[in-house]
Amino acid sequence: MRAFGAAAALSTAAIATPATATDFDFVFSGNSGVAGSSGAMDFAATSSGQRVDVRASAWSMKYSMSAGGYVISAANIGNYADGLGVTAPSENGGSGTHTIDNAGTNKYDFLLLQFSAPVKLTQIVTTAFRITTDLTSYYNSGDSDATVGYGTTTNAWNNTLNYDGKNWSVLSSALTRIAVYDSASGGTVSGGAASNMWMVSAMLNNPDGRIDSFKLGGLSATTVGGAVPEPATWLTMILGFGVVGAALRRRRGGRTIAAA
Ligand SMILES: [Ca+2]
Ligand SMILES: [Ca+2]
Ligand SMILES: [Ca+2]
Repeated sequence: MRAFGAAAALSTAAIATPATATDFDFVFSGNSGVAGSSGAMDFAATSSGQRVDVRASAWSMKYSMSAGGYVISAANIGNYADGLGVTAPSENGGSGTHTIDNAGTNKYDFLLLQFSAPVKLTQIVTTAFRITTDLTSYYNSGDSDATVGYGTTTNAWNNTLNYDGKNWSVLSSALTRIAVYDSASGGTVSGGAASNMWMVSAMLNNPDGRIDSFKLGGLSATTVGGAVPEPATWLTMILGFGVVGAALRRRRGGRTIAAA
């Protein structure tokens, strides 16, 4: 009997196969007004008879002297011809500011994506949208680097997260960071694990110094993901913020930030 049991166990193990990955390509639709609609938009994708919903919410964070760190504000989201864009409270939505961008001193726009099931992002499309057509301007970079993070939230996918007014550290502690460079990866998201919350931001720390400004033009995910997070930490990034801020100020002619 023991031998039979062992054989049965082996047989079961041989039959067992990993869960089949189901791939989802999300199609965006909705408001395309210049300043976007408030807060969040819902989208869905269906594949192999399964449906995954996602809520995309818009945010922006900016360095605050008084808070001694980056503070997150709710922002407007819009769906445009090139994809989803973010208009921060400090932006008017015109002149290309309705993009997911890191233009402006120590300011970063981002989307949070809440999924109805744990998914791993496999591909994002960051469609560059220039903030100005002036070829001599620092804001005409045509760059579209993004930083991606993932984590788990206990919030339901259709219950918008509440990070308005919160310190960046509150969100960053819930996320593991992976970096995506447009030129290096073509938007393929490498790393990460199946998770129900993802962040797509204009490149944090922006090491190449070229402003990133883009629409999220596409989003693909799979229900099966690798589970090996990269060792990158937000702490490294946060330390880098000050360095880049200083570099940007130098590039703009030595302006310094007035203490607010
Ligand atoms: Ca923006
Ligand atoms: Ca770049
Ligand atoms: Ca860049």
